[in-house]
Amino acid sequence: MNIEAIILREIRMRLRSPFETSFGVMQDRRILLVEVLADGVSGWGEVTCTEAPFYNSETTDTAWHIISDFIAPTLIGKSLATATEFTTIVNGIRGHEMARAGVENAIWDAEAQQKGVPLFQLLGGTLEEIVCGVSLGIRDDPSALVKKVEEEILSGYNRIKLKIKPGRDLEFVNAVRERFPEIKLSVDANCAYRLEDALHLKKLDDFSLLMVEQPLQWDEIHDHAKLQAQLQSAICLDESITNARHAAAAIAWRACRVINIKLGRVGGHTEARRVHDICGTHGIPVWCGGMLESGIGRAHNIAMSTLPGFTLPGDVSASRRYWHEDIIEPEVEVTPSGTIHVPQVPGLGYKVRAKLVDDLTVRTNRWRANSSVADPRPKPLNQ
Ligand code: OSB
Ligand code: MG
Repeated sequence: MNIEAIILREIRMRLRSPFETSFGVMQDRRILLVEVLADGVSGWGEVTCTEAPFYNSETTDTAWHIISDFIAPTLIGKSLATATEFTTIVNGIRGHEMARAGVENAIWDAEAQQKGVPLFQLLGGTLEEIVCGVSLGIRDDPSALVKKVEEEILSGYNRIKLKIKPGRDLEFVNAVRERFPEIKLSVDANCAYRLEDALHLKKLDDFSLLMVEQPLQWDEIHDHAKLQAQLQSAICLDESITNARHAAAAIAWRACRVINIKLGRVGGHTEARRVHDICGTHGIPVWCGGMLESGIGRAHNIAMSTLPGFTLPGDVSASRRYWHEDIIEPEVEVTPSGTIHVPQVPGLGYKVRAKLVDDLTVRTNRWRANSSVADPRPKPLNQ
């Protein structure tokens, strides 16, 4: 694959309703899209970071900087045998997993198109239908939350995840559990508690939860091990796992019993597959997390979710839950039994709506092989 051109775009999209987590409220999304032209095909990837550095350390602007000033100038004009080779090109970059993933995943899409196979097959996926859950933001009162859960269950979703934070936890989980004694239910704290809260968190054991996601700080795998030893509920790690080494460490320390894989958080499909494989070796089930993606990131999530270790319902749900209009066609739809049929056509499996993307774009950077770059800033040292 000859990397002939790279186009980086920032688009603005407004979520249908605000999404509140323990770290803040999101509604107006600033999403970066990466388009890579290689041997005549155009592959697409999405950078899944948030606008502010509260989920992880990346932001829309740091990703723009890293891609524009480091990744694109290094990648342009290179020839790759496979998308996995991209990881060696960006090996020297520390952190910035989501910036790297946006570019790597675009190359995976291009490779799948060139080979004429669906991306999920190129990744080694086998499932033709994936099982969907939903992640519900924090609400002001328990009855509003119960009403929302009711709606999602009626739509067919197979697992409900409730965002929690101190002061918005036990009462809310209790209300949902009382109304729905049988559903698969989990909670996600996005790092809002400390090990000193262990006695409080132990009360979650009363609600037969599928898992408690990322209760403690993102850089505290060891504290999670101490907490897991005191909890009956399974801990699932999200923010703490940014690569396969962390997954291996967390498993060895018994810091969790489940891992949520997010393509952006671990740096792209290649590393996501490594995390999946390590978890499989140790009998740790995985599922696909979400970052309120546009259709492009969502399509990549669907492809990844077809790997055999994805045995728990993920946070990948229908386009219409997020957007009035998605940037792919067809939009991602969920069946009445809460599943997504994996598209069987080459590449991502969904068409990018170029005109709509153009209309939503607020800035663009382009690189072309053998020509001057659009961005006049000097190349960084060592390249
Ligand atoms: O922790 O899973 C998370 C959204 C933004 C940041 C972090 C998280 C989330 C979600 C949303 O839970 C999942 C979705 O895309 O629906
Ligand atoms: Mg999470």
